[in-house]
Amino acid sequence: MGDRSPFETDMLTLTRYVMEKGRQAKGTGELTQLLNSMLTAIKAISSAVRKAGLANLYGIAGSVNVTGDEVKKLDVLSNALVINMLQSSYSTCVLVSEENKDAIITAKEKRGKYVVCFDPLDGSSNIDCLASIGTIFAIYRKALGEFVLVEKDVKIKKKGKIYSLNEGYAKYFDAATTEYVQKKKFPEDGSAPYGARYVGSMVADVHRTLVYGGIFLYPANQKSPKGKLRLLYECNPVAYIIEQAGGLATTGTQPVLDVKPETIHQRVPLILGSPDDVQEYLTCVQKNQAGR
Ligand code: P6P
Repeated sequence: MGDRSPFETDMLTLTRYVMEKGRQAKGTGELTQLLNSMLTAIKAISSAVRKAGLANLYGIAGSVNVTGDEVKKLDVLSNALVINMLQSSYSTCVLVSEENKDAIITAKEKRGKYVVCFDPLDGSSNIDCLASIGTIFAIYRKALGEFVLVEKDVKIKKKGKIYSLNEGYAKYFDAATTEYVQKKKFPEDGSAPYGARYVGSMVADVHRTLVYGGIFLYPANQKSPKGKLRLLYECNPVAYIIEQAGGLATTGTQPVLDVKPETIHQRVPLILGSPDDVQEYLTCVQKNQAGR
């Protein structure tokens, strides 16, 4: 008998997991439709990224997005795929994309109860060198503002051995960040220094932090006084996942998830990861604020 096709096995794909949980929830099925539409868009994006070299999709699209980032051809394609799939899922009412200045209101005849905020292709500056990139999204139930947990029981280490930030900006760091990085490189207790890892795609750096433990930092600095990462569709989604896994995610002065959004493209500083590592960073912040 020939090898069984992957569709004949009982392999638990994310699509099957979503359908199974959707049925158990005995709800309207709208969230299941939304998640499966998002999964289809992400599979299409992944296929386009893999073929980018052959399909002449590398390079820039000749514009900058609303937050000043250079737009790549794959950014434009990814954004169109996500918007199209989400609006045709009949489950969304508002979309917020890193690539669109204004919120996108779903046509009345296709409207549902979910708000989706997303970065269609995070890590654009790494597209042409094939470094890890990815799609980030947050699903907010209209008027409740809740994230939907799609993966359970993932726990982050209490303390890691990796720190992750762009040390190219060291001249712009504030005193707390400078002191913290120094502690990681030259531990005062004689323990081994931390490893340094920085991909420059937040999805990759945060995923590694979740899996291996440690700390990711994109703090405010003289170059980016409010930080660079956007609250609604970059910081909130990963802060929620990290906190659910037992980690911490802070702006340096308050938990990221406590920040009340004022504009849809608002930037905040982001420091997240293993609780002991983030607490050690916060100690540096408090010490430098006290001027001690
Ligand atoms: P920098 C990618 O462009 C991105 O938005 C995040 O994915 C990443 O963490 C950050 O910017 C990298 O910024 O200033 O270190 O190049």
